[in-house]
Amino acid sequence: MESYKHFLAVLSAAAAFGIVSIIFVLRWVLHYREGLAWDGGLGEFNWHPVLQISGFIFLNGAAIIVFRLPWTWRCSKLIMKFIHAGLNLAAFICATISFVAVFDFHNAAQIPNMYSLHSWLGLAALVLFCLQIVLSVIIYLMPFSPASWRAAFMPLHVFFGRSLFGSVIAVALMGITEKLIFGLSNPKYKDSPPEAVFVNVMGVLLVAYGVAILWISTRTSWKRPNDLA
Ligand code: ASC
Repeated sequence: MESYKHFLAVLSAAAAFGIVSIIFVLRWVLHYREGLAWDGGLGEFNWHPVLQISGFIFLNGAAIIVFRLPWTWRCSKLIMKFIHAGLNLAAFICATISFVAVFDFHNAAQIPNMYSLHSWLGLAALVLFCLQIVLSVIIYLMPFSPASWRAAFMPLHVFFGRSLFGSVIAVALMGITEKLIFGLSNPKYKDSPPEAVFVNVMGVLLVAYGVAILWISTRTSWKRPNDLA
């Protein structure tokens, strides 16, 4: 009971950090920036932070903890696996569209692609996330895959899933910082205009979301009881 109250407190904090991050990124692009469009311009670029935060970060975080929600323990394990996979697939689709938006914008503005550390680690994360989805669907959702493979791969699945989630947040922080340095000119980033402070706060919220999700996902006492599978 005590543990359940703690779970609800951390879950509420995670949900609040995640949802407020999404509100912040929408306000960033709609209020401080050029809004959203799909025309090769800055409005198309702006889909990049929106889809990374609401998709790659928020949905992947939700997927990571979905097995831990006590009110789902009465659902069949297979349904929960489909929800976990579906949220991750939705995260992957958002991340892919978000990459297309950046490449389109760069190509239209004749800005080179893939020169920054942000782009290297971001593309690596997308490719590894795709590999994680493909391998996990084969191992955990295909009826022919033996229980011995499932058990052997589980520590890797969990470790790389958490690592990718944390890495994507770190890569987002780099992207946010780049954008503030490139995008703010009068006043500059170093002069702390309201947009810079607002977006820095969003970065802090993303870290808080990541920590809350990783806390929930590493408490063994909050695991789904296996006998209800
Ligand atoms: C699965 C599944 C699990 C794991 C376990 C191996 O497919 O539902 O709980 O693999 O059997 O660790």
